[in-house]
Amino acid sequence: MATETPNAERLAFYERIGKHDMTPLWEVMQGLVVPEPKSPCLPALWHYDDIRPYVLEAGELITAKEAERRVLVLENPGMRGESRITRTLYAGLQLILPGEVAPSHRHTQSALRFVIEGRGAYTAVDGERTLMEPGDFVIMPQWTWHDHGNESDAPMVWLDGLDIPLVQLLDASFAEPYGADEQILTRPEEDALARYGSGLLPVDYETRSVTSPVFNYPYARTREALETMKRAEAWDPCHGLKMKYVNPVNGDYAMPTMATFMQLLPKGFESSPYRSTDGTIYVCVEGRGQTAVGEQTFDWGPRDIFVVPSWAWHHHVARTDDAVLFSFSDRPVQQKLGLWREERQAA
Ligand code: GTQ
Repeated sequence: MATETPNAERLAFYERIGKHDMTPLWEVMQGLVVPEPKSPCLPALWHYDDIRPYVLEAGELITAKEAERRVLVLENPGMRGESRITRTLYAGLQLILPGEVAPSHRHTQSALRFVIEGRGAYTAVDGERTLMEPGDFVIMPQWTWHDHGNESDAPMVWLDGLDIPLVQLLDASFAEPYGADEQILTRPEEDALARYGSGLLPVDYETRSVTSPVFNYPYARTREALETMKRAEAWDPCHGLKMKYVNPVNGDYAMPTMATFMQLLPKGFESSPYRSTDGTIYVCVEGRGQTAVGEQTFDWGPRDIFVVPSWAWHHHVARTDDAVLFSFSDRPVQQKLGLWREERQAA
C-alpha cells in the first residue's frame, strides 16, 4: 500500500484516469479496509436538565403542526451537520404540548419512541392508539401511518430513535402524508398489547410484518420483570441484568433495524470492560451511575442520554442505587449480515 505522497508521474496518471471517473485503490485502501472499526462517532452525553429548557423553548417558536415533527436532533459531536447520533442511527427529542397534534404520515424508516417526560399523550399506529408513560418503548413500524397528540395538561417529551442514516445509505426512503391530522382508528386502545403481548397469539396468526405487532412495551411490565429476575442474582459481568425486547411472533428483535434493550445494574455493581461493533445509544431511566468510554467518564442520572461508539471499550458503575438503562443500536442489521462482533476484556 502506498503511504508516501505520490510522485509526479503517479499524480499525472491519477489525473488522467480521473477524467474517466477512476481512482487508484492503493491511495485510499488504508481508509477503506481498516483492521478494526474506526468510527467518526464520538462518545457523547446529554444531561437532560441542560437541554430540557431548549426543548421547551422550541415549543414557543413553532407548533407541532407547522414543524410536522417538533424535534431537536441530537447530533453526534463527531458528525455535526449529519443529523445522526451514531453512523447508522438518528435520535432526537420530540416535544408535544397539551392540545397539539403531530400530523399523520408514514415512511420507510422505522421509528421508536422512548418516553422521557410527561404521561398521557398518545401515539396512533396503524389504526390503534396507545397512551404513553415514562419508560415506555413504543414502535412505529416502517410504512405504517402514525400521528401523535397530547390530550394531557403537561408537555410531553420523548426520544425518537430512527434508522434514517441507514435508510439514506441504502437510498430506500419513501414518505407520504396521510392527508389529515389524525388517522382513522379501527381498533380499541391497547388491543395489540392484549392480543400479542400477553404470552398469547391469535390461533393461526400469520404475520406479514418484519416488526413486532406489539407496539407499546410498557415500562411498568418491563420494570416488574427486572425486579423479579433480580432475585436470582445471576449478574452478567459485563451487562448486569440485560434483556432484549423481542417480537413475540418469532423471538427476533422487536424491530428489523434497531435492537432495543433494558438493563438493570444493581447498586454497587461495576461491570467488566466490554465492546461490540454496534454503536449504542443509552437512556438512563432510574438511578445514577457512571460509564467510562475510552478516555472519558460520563456521570448519568434519570433522563440523561449517552452514546458508546462502535468498538469502544466501556464499563458501567451503579453507585447509589439500582440503575436502569434503556439502549438501542443497529445490532439486528449487523447480525443478519454476519458482521456483529463483541469482545469482553479477559479477567
Ligand atoms: O415521528 O415520524 O424525530 O418522521 C424524525 C422523523 C420523528 C416521526 C423524528 C420522523 C419522526
